[in-house]
Amino acid sequence: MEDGDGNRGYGHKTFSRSRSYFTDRITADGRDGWPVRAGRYRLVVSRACPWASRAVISRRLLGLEDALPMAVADPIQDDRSWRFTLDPGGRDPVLGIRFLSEAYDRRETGYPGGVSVPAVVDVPSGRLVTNDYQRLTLDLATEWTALHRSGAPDLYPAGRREEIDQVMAEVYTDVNNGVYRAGFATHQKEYEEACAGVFRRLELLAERLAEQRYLVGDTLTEADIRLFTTLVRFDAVYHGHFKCNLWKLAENPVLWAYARDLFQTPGFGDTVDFDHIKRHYYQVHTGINPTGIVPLGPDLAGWLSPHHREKLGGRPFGDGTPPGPVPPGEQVAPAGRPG
Ligand SMILES: N[C@@H](CCC(=O)N[C@@H](CS)C(=O)NCC(=O)O)C(=O)O
Repeated sequence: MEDGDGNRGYGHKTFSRSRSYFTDRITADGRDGWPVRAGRYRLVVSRACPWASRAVISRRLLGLEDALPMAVADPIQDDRSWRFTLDPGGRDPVLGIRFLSEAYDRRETGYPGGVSVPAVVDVPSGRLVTNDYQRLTLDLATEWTALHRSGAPDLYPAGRREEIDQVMAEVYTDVNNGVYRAGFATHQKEYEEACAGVFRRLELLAERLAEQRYLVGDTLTEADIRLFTTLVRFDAVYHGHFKCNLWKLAENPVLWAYARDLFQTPGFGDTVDFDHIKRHYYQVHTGINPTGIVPLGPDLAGWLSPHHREKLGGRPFGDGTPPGPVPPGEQVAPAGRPG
């Protein structure tokens, strides 16, 4: 899907996000034909993408790195979309393909939609299984439990789902997707409404988080992952590139401390690649940044400064424990990290 400005997937006058097209689920009982199995599937992501980054974080927190190996696409798509140019020979070493679109094609020839990440590919057949980013992380939390590490947190606890769903719905509309509606608006009023909505919701979230360490209950949940992936991109790309500039994240004491707290929690910040994030947004969306210039800032050092949120209590991993170190080969390069 590409419009005349080279904005793949965003070629609408009024920005509207395309629905995920492949919504098969990988489940413990395999009812869609895709049973949970260690090593059978490959998670394809871009570290630039907020929706894919949810899955990267969940996978780390739950200790699914060995069970669900990951392919990282080049942050810059070309006219064939996501590609494996970071890998030797420009091919994913397991799937043997150069473009993610090849897995989409194997699933459905002539598929008319866009090629998006996150995507899960069935390794034996090379076919795409799902690109349903909303469902994917919930299934990692609830269907892949047999393969979780010991000490994995419950990211979608049964007794809290109603509240988590409610918070995530508001965060999705106003924040996760709100920044995109602001950024890709082609009419002043549309931009202003989206931008105002982003900050209205952020103010409410800051009130909520002033007295409690996490969004729901006193442990990390899926809701925190979904807010984090937007907050961590905020000052680097959404503030400038998407014109969400009423204030910077670093100017809001509560949200900035909350975001740093998560960043410094194993499984969050160690997945973030600011180099991929900045190059993707500023170089790919040529409709809103025609020169493709990538700004030098912001200074990332602040992400590592003390946040003092421990004083609010909370048990980040509930009865569980933090994940171990990032597996070899999955470390983010120094260019993408603070400090
Ligand atoms: N599947 C959804 C959500 C996932 C998504 O938007 N991923 C982006 C990257 S952040 C993507 O891969 N877009 C297709 C493209 O840019 O070619 C969609 O296509 O809107």
